[in-house]
Amino acid sequence: RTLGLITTDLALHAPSQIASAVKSRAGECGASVLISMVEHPERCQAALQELLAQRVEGLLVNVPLDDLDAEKIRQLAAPVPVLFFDVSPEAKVHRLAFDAQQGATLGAEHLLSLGHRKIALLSGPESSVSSRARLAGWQARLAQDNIIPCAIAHGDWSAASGYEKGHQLLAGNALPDAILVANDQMALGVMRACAEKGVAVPGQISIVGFDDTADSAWFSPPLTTVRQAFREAGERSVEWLLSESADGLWQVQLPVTLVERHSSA
Ligand code: IPT
Repeated sequence: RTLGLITTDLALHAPSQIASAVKSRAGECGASVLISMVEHPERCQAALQELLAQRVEGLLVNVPLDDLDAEKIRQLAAPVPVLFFDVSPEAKVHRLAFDAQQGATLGAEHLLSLGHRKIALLSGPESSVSSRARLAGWQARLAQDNIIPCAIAHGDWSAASGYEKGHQLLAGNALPDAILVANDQMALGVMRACAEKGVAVPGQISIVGFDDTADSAWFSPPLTTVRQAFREAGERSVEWLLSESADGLWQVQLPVTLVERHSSA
């Protein structure tokens, strides 16, 4: 049996770890996976046609898509089932996604419980559904304690963008107490910026990431972050596709957990 995976940039850690889990679980089930990587969401339809031409029996899509774009892909693929990882809860498609609001709340509450009040946010790209959901979740939780973030910046998920935006957030007269970062790769760049400025983490600034990719325990200091269990998500997605029965929408919200390491205090 053959499945297809349409994925966003595999140079990023999270999508590559999902792809890895998909490949290995499919292999255990005797299925093969054709992978198509798209640089821009607009390329999704073309990737879909290529994979359908190769007779895939089910499709996974890990590309940030707005609701209507995801629904369009689902229609074009029918009767081949499609499971999406990165769409909003409102999209009328099969969906296996992490709870972004819970993740954002956990990160913000962790910093609040440590007594931090001057909190800066480093969000992901505005084009990403999950990035927008994390930012909204942070803001909502901070607002409950009457806190307005002292600064908001947007990166592109890469460590390089975290480094650049990190330097911007550290440039003012007064340092933030803490920075909530929308993924671990950007947090890596922020920590590098802190090191260059001689700002101690966690002594002067606490940093919380999002993802818990495999490298995050090896950052210096080891990163406090919100864990998204990518391996489990990849495995479950394959299991569902290989046993898919067509009635109703399958929509699963996966819980996330806070992993406390040493970048926050
Ligand atoms: C999301 C990651 O959290 C982020 O680090 C980045 O890699 C992004 O993917 C790329 O699209 S996880 C996704 C399943 C919402």
